[in-house]
Formats: sequence, structure tokens, C-alpha cells
Amino acid sequence: MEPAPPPFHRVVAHLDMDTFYVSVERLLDPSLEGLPVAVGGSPAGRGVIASASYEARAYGVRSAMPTAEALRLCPKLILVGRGFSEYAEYSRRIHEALLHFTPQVQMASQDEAYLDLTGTERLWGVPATAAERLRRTITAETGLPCSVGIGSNKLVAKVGSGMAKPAGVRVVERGGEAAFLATLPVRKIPGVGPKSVAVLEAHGIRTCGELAALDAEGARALFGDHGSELVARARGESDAPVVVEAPPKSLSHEETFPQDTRDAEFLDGILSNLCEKVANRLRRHGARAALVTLKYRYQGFETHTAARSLADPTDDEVELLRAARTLLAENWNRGRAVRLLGVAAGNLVFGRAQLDLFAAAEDERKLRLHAAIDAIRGRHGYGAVRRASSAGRAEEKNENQWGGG
Ligand code: DCP
Ligand code: CA
Ligand code: CA
Repeated sequence: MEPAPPPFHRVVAHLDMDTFYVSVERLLDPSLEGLPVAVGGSPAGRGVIASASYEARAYGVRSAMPTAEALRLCPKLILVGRGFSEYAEYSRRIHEALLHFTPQVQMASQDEAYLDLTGTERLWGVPATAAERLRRTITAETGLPCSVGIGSNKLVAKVGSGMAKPAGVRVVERGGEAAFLATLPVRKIPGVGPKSVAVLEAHGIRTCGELAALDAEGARALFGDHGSELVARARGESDAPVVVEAPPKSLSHEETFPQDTRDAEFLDGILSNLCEKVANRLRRHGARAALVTLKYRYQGFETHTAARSLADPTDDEVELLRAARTLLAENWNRGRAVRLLGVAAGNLVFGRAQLDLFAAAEDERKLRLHAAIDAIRGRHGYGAVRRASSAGRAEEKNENQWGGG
């Protein structure tokens, strides 16, 4: 008889950013550190709290609470908020930093992700080590605090990250899933909402352990076909896969100017900065572009694009810039003021470039330079490293993704 195959064990991590919106606000304005801060809608407009700092939570302020009520509980509450595009940008940075660990990344919401780290032990260490590395790296690269749970499936990893907060890690040992959940209230199980909680409580079931002890008949009596799955969840069992999104078709950045301009030097600086950003993201994705598209807008929303193929796909900002400059020179009607520029990298090729022998030394030098630049930008933002041509201009305002990204 064939021996039974060894059981297949997975290692799944769940990352969740701590007080995500508030943390982004604090990164952009460190004077908010240590204060009761919340991001939320205006109390007049019947807005609600989206994210609250721990200092605000100490007063009972919670997310989804009406802002007016939050202000009653905590009159000194500082309400902030810069709009969703800022948070989306950080979400993108988180995603790209995670791809550094494994391509097996599923963004589950703006501020959380699952990673399938199965088989990465030689690279990132045992689960406890990998989880701590993940936490530190994401915080180092984004400047934002986060927490990580790790275990044999998505369910325990997610509950684990919740328990690890703030800025902690929680490891759920293999085989210890049911024991890990046993004392927790049933509402901690992802997917168990207030309705299910009410049904369970009516039957005297409060903890995961009590739910886990239900037999098939009991579970069916309470929840029908769904019952046995619920009991399995209460035992910490789940085989839901980490679902990786398709790789991007293109990566792009654009910028709208406060005033329309014919200043060629200014536009060149913008192009340089956009190419730096696009190149940085290409490298994060392990992608190279075979097509560069320039987007430009005149007054009255009149928008054009022009594209250029590259003989050798690249992730180098200098090469992107060369193509973008040519496109601008060939297409821009210099008599007309420009209000937006964008650069997109398309026809992406994934995987390391084939280096020829003579180019290898030069390429090695570039790789090291890129790694150093990306590391500094990760820590200090884009203002930190600037080529001469993009120095000295005003900080960029609008920046978002366009094209097939
Ligand atoms: N969010 C929102 N509206 C809600 C809940 C959340 O806009 N009702 C936004 C704001 C949060 C972000 O999503 O910052 C992430 O949601 P979380 O539930 O993960 O909450 P936080 O990250 O703010 O706090 P925690 O540290 O508890 O995860
Ligand atoms: Ca969060
Ligand atoms: Ca979350």
C-alpha cells in the first residue's frame, strides 16, 4: 500500500494596520502624536468616526460611532482627515512592501492583507520570526504601525492580528487552533455577525469553545446547512486560500498643477518625479515596462496620450524619463498651457532581466543604486532623493493611478 502523503501544512499571515487613517494623519503631521485624534465625518453632517487613536478610545470613542457622540464623550477630540486618495496611496505602498516578502499577497481591505508564507521558512524563518520581520519591515517601509497574526490558516491569522494590537505579533501554534479560540467570544470569528451572536446567546453559547463543542445535529438545528461550517470555524479550521490578484497591467502616476503652465523646466521636473515614482513601483512589482505612455491635459480638460515602445523593457527611471521627455517634446504644443502630466509604464514584463555578460557589471551597479534609493524613499518619502532635474519645485499635490493599473 502507498504510504499516506504527509499532511499539507500552510503558513498564513494576516497583517492589519493599527488605527490606519489616524496613523497616516500622524505620519503627515507628527504633532498629532499622543493626542486623542479621530478621522471622521463632520458632526453637523451626521458623520461617523472612521478611525480613532488609542488616546481617543480611552474616552470610549469607537469607529462607526456618530461624530457628535464622540465629541460628547471626548470634547478635546481632534478631528482630522485628508481624503481618501491619501489613504489609498498608503494602502498601495503597504501592498508593494508586502510583495517584497512573497508574491502570494491578498489585500483584504485597504489596510489589511493575507500572505501565504508556506515554504518560505528558509527565507524568512519560522513563523514567529517571519511575523516579526513582516511587522518591522512594513512599519519601516511605510512609517505606519501594524500588527501581524500568523498560523495555519486565514481564520486564526486574522483573529491573531486583532489580538496582537497595537504593534505586536501573535503566533497560533499548529494544532493549537481550537485552544487558541476556545475562550474568545463567538463574535471574534470572522463572519459571525450580531444576528448569529444573538441566536447563539439565546442557546447559552458565548465562547468559541462552547460553539466548537456542538455536534453536527445541534449545529444544524441552530443554523441549518451553515451550521457545521460555523462549528468548524469555532475550532479554528479553515481551508480558504489566499487569493492573489492579477498582476497590474500598467503602473502610472499623474499630477495636476495648481495653475496651468507653459514652463518647460517645471514640466521637465514633474516628468522626472513621475518617472522616479513609476520606476520605484515597477521595481517593487518585479516588473519592467516595454511601453511608456505620456498623458497631458490642456485647459478645458482636453486630454491626450502618446506612447513609445522600448526596445529593452526597463525599470530604470532614467530610461523612462528619456522616453517621456521625447514624447513631451514631440507632442506638446508649446503655445498651450498644460494642467496635468502623467506617466504610465505598460506592456509589463515580470521577472529578472536576462543580463548579458558585458552589461552585468553596469547592471549590478544600477541594482544596488536602485535598492539604496528605494530604501531611502521608503523611509523618508520622495522628497529625500531627487535628481537634479526634479529638485527645487513645489511639492506635488494630486497623485493617482490611471490607465489599466
Ligand atoms: N474605516 C472606515 N469606516 C469604518 C471602519 C473603518 O472608513 N466604519 C476605515 C478607517 C480605518 C480603516 O478603514 O482606519 C481600517 O479599518 P479598521 O477596522 O482596521 O480600523 P483601524 O485601522 O482604524 O483600527 P485598528 O487598529 O483597530 O485596526
Ligand atoms: Ca486596522
Ligand atoms: Ca482592517
